[in-house]
Amino acid sequence: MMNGVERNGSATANQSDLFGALRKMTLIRAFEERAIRLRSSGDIACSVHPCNGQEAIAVGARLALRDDDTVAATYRGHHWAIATGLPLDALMAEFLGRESGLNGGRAGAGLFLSIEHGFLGESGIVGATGPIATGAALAHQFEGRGRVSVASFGDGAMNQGAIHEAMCFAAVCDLPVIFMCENNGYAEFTDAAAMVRIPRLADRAASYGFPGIQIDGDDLEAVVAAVALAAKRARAGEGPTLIEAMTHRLGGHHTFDAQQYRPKGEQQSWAAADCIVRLRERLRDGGVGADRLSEIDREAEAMVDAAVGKAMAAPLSDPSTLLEHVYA
Ligand SMILES: Cc1ncc(C[n+]2csc(CCOP(=O)(O)OP(=O)(O)O)c2C)c(N)n1
Ligand SMILES: [Mg+2]
Repeated sequence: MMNGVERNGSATANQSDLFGALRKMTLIRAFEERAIRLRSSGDIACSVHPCNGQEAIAVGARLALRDDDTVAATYRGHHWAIATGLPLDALMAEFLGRESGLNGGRAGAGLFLSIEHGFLGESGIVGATGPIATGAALAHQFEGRGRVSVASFGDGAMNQGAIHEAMCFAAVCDLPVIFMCENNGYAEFTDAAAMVRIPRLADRAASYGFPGIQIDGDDLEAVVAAVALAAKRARAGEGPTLIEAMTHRLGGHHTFDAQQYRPKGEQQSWAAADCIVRLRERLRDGGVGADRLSEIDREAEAMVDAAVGKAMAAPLSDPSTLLEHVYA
């Protein structure tokens, strides 16, 4: 998957890694923008919480991780799913409620999983990924194969008891877990600054006894460097790391969020901070031609077109099978 990044700690991505990362990030953006449209048109019946703006976090992390490392993500975890390599066709079919969906169309956009890919699932319970990923890290530690577990969650989740408990337990057991806090500045409709009195959530790691680092989560290379270091620590038996990746949620909390709580023009003022814009500039400065960059956009649109076409042609999930695979 990757050329320049040595997955056990070396922190630099080469030009080929960066090009591959831009392709993935562009594909995620194209997938999300299509999902937003299909939700507006009513073709997608479930709620959609887009990850637009946060793509570099998942793509950078996966560049620095091994393929057998696991991740637990939130309802906004589509970037982790695509970066992890879940099949795009089955993912789009899942969003569209088809039998051919990743989970037979039962999970929708916010709750799917694929254990065979090490994607331990999205969760709609804010903070739940902490204990889930910590449990996986305990299993990885028992196995002794050097696997690392990632918990992705938001800035709002940092104030949940479940995250606190997971961090306490992971610290004392030196578990191989990376706590990836994607700080997009909002918890639903509330400004993050209205909920905490400290400027850096990463500082909380000190109270658990493991390192915490705040990074620019829209800078793919900064993400690669931080995750490579955290993974190296985890594999060496040195325990967890908290990474607070500062990022921008380019849209609303979900697709029907009118966003009246947002300062006017905020999204426009963020245009230059967009992780995709920045990585494209980085590649252009490195000599990648405009034609190759446009090709990336065309390729992403074609893949999404194909995924939508296949999903639309497949039957909707049969309601009579609704209770299959339900455990209570
Ligand atoms: C335990 C729990 N409390 C409250 C909610 C309602 N809720 C859904 S998303 C959300 C905001 C979470 O914000 P953050 O952790 O920053 O994640 P983001 O949506 O920004 O990715 C809230 C409060 C929930 N789903 N679960
Ligand atoms: Mg948030």
